[in-house]
Amino acid sequence: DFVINLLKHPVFLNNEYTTKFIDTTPELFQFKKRRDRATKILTYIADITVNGHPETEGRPEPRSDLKPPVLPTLANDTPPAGSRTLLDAEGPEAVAKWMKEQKQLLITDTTMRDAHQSLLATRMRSIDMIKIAPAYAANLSPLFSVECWGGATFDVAYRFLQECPWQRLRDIRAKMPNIMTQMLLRASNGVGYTNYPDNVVQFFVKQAAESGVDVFRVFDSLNWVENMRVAMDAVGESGKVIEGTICYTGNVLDPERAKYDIKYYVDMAKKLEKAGAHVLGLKDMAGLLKPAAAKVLIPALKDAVDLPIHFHTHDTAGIASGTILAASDAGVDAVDCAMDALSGNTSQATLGTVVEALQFTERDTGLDIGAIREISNYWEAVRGQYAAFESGLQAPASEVYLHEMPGGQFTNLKAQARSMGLEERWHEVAQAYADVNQMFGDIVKVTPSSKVVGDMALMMVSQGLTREEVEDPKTDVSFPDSVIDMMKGNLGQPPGGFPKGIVKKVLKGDKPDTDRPGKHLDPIDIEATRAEVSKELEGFKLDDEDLNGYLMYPKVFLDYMGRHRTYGPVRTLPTLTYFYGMEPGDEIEAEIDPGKTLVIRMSAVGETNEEGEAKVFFELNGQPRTIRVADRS
Ligand code: BTN
Ligand code: 3PY
Ligand code: ZN
Repeated sequence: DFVINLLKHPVFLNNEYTTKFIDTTPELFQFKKRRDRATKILTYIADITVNGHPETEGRPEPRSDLKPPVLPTLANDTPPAGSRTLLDAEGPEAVAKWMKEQKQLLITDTTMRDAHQSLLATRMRSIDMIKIAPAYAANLSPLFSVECWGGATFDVAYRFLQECPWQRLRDIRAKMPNIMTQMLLRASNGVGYTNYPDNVVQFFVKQAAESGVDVFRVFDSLNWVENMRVAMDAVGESGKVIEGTICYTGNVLDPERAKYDIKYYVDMAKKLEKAGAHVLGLKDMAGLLKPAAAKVLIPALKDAVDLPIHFHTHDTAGIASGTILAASDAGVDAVDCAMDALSGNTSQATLGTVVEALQFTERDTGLDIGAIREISNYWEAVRGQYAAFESGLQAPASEVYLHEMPGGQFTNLKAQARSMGLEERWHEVAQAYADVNQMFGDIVKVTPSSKVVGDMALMMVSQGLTREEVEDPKTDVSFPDSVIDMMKGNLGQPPGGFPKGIVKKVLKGDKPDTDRPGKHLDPIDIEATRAEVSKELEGFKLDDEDLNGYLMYPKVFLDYMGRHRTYGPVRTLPTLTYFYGMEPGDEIEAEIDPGKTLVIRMSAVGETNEEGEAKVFFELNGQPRTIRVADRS
């Protein structure tokens, strides 16, 4: 029973969550033929040129006067020592000690992870990050860390960007050797939406550490410390920084939300310290912590534990930098900001603004504002290429205090609502989201629990169900699978458990499991799985990174591998080419191996013949090449 056929493992077949905007058309990717990599890439460009990319179809296009991103000049040839230098030389405890002794406010740049997850549906491609990484290393070496991995970026890379997330990590790490990289890890839910067996979580953390992650922000979607230990221990084992994290919800100043009061957070902080955290993370995923609350909460946490505190928030209500300044006054050690061009709204506070606000004060960040502006200008031009994934959100909104949606979920749920024809009824969805939260007992809402609340809210609005009707034992309700799964206990337990009435109704009287979910999941036989998947892939040798990709997302990974066989290393294409193909006369370069660059020029697209095939004419490194693709446009 130890050997499990993973392809059929129910844990992995369930809950394959998608963050997609628009349905992809898998037929697009289904022709098989072995070809060299250059031909594969030309085939991809030809196909997108003739048929368009399914994800950008019908979406706003980049401006026609868009300028290419400009890379800043590097201030030095060898990157100055930074946080990573310290971690490597002296270990995570030394990093924690240094954080506490600093006067300056330490800053994490989230542009490469949370900012684009929260503004651009996680669609930023690796090439745009890797190019700017040397400028971070050279010009912004006093940064505390660069958050560039984990959260939703892992599956979106495979699923929608046709790239290997591990390669992204290795490449960023290589180009930015002096600053700590940081990832967001959903504890036992890994970078997925369901609880994984303990040995899968351990295998994943070990690989992430080896491939380049330095700081692991570990959180549980119900704030259940019991369910965080396996992941935290694995980080400790690998010698990296354990940022044991509290998710903030409710309002510590509101006596009506007594469940999440100061004592609740202080108790959790103490548990995380005992569980081995080097740093205490305070993750305000929805942006609910107000300045006045920060002034109370931060000192209470500082008093309770001897750990440095790293504060994360979102600017959804427009007040994030105000809260950061209040937290800074209250003694917080590090905070998260996003580069100006990818900040604000559902993203993080504006990095340059926080740096400016603290200049000539005790907590001056020491970051070079000119360097920040240059890097932000680069991101501004990059962002312009992702117009198709902008949410259209025009302004900050205090409505977040009503619904409490995480910034990383907000634009996604809105897109999901749009695809269900509910966009006009968004404010009802927001109200339903708040009602579902109360119905579930006022829980922490962050991936994956936030997805469960979102599923339920959309279902109620689309079916016209009120909370009273859902709770009424006499009304028949067919609950979303994710709700059934959570009520069974498969995401763990919130403080005080889920309300008995709703559990009874959802499970139709079945008993929920209140143990830690991982306790009952059999370990996966890693080597047997490797052999099985390798067979599935006609002998392809999976390394540990690939295997970890498979273990998190079996189907997504196999689909990715299938498309990789057809289209090759498309991650090396410029972003506009990747999403829009080429115009006759365009010339691009793609570095498919270090030092091996393809120069690709597209000369013309021929008429579509009677078999429905179009010919696309290229020059590849000066040699003419013709590619034929099915015209489905
Ligand atoms: C290339 O440039 O050809 C490499 C593309 C990266 C993906 C392939 S597919 C699975 C395997 N895992 C990796 O990290 N790289 C390869
Ligand atoms: C994620 O888990 O992806 C999040 O961003 C949660 O805030
Ligand atoms: Zn966030």
